[in-house]
Amino acid sequence: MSHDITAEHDEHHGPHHTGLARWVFSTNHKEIGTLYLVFSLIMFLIGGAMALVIRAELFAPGLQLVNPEFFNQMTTMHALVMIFGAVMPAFVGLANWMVPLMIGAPDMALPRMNNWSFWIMPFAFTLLLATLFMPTGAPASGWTLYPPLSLQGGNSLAFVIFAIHLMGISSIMGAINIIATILNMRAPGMTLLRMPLFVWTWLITAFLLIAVMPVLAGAVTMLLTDRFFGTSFFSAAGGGDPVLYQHIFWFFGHPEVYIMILPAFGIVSEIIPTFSRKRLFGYTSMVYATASIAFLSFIVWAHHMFTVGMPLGAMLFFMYATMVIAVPTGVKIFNWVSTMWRGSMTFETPMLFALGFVVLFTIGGFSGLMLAIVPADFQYHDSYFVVAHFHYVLVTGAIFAIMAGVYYWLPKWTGHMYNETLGKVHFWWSTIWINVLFFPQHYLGLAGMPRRIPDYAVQFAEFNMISSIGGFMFGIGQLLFVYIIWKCARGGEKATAQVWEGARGLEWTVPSPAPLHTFDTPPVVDDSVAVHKDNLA
Ligand code: HEM
Ligand SMILES: [Cu+2]
Repeated sequence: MSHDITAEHDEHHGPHHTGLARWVFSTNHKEIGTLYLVFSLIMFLIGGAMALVIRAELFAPGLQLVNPEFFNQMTTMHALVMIFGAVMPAFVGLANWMVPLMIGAPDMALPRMNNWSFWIMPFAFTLLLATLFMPTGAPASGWTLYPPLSLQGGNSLAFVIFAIHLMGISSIMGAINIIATILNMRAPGMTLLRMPLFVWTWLITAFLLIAVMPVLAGAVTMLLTDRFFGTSFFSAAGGGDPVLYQHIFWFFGHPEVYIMILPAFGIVSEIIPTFSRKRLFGYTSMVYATASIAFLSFIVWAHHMFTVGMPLGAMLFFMYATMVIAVPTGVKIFNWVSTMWRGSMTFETPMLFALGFVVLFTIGGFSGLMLAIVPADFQYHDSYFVVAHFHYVLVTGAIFAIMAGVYYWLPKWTGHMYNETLGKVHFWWSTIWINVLFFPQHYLGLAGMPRRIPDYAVQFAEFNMISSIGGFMFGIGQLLFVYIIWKCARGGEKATAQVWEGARGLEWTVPSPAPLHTFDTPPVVDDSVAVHKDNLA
């Protein structure tokens, strides 16, 4: 009998490919998750190399290494690669791996679409990166592609726009898949309010993606027709308005920053309870806080463009709406700290990165509040203060959380423990140098150094040199990260199913490495595996 089931089961999954074909045709959530994660790591290294070109030029005042045109291409490409190539695919990879395991589902709801969502990405990034080798070079107007500047460059703009369309299609399909999986594939007993927070934050993120990726697609399509088909949506000479672009772009752009941080909140909410050996404090309030942040993210976009001029009432609205986000965010920080309170904490690498996240993301949050103050923003706008702010939230926020998640789940993926000593070295090295890299930039900005410039006045020399040293040291440290992952994939101490003493949840009930097919028979979900105690008797 059991034999029959297996035979039928094999047939159900189609022919088994080996070698490269296994990856090209895979519909398995774990394999696709791995593809996303490897892709993201490669993009992180490419985007990082571009950042180091920028930091090398800025090491000293004057123009030394690259011409200003290429410098601007680097800032543009660095950001596009990091946002769409490194951070977003890393979160989608983690979702692919972990969401089915966390809710007790055998796979994603739409496995073939899942394959397609991933395989669009290499094409999109080939298009994007190919622009660097075109006669007019890559677009150089910044990742925001503001007109009129973005319309004054070469034809490569068309390639970037098509690449953005492809990334959007991939993200939307990924988001539909995640929503369908979470709403339809939960094991019996896995009620919505029993779901781990990583699942919750991703569910909400997926709705944000579906809501705003089409808005970005619309904005860049209008750029495309303005540039190549004679429309004038954004051209004042033709009756259009360049400020319209900024409104549409940031209607996408602000929710986008939450797309890059909500799953990070989810990861940290998994890790802190495990290494505090307590259940998460304030689970329900975490869910509501996440939903409120997502809602508020739609009504704050104009804080990116106070200086274009808008009615006083509008400025006040966007200022206060932005500040209100501090409330649900504060709830989260409070809950993480309360989870740790009187816990038996240990500080393995995932916990270190999660704690680094809590402290350093909060610095980025505070500088964000400073930027939200309208009169202050008139001074800070487009200065290095902004660069410092968003790198605290994106690097020590999003990237640190991704790294925390990778260390946390690596034993589940590979079946081996990574080298804990090297992991801790990676954490401390990264934490020290990332602050050397980005903290001085706050002062540079407050002292008046503009962003997106290849040269600067001599009074900014020292802090720029310090910042560049921090950048190079941080960059070197990431090679250690690659080495640790590589070593762990190849071998090491055998991991148990539970891996971490305090870990709770379905993903820790399956063996390590997680077999290709899990939960073919739905697991029994009761309060013993619940990751929180809000709804327990
Ligand atoms: C990990 C090390 C990183 C370093 C050393 C670095 C460095 C830089 C530098 C030097 C700039 C140019 C600033 C300017 O001239 O205005 C920049 C811009 C930027 N970076 Fe990074 N960055 C890093 C990571 C990231 C990550 C992970 C993200 C996003 C997820 C990111 C997003 C951006 C954005 C959006 C810009 C603005 C580009 C523009 O002005 O259009 N960076 N970064
Ligand atoms: Cu914003």
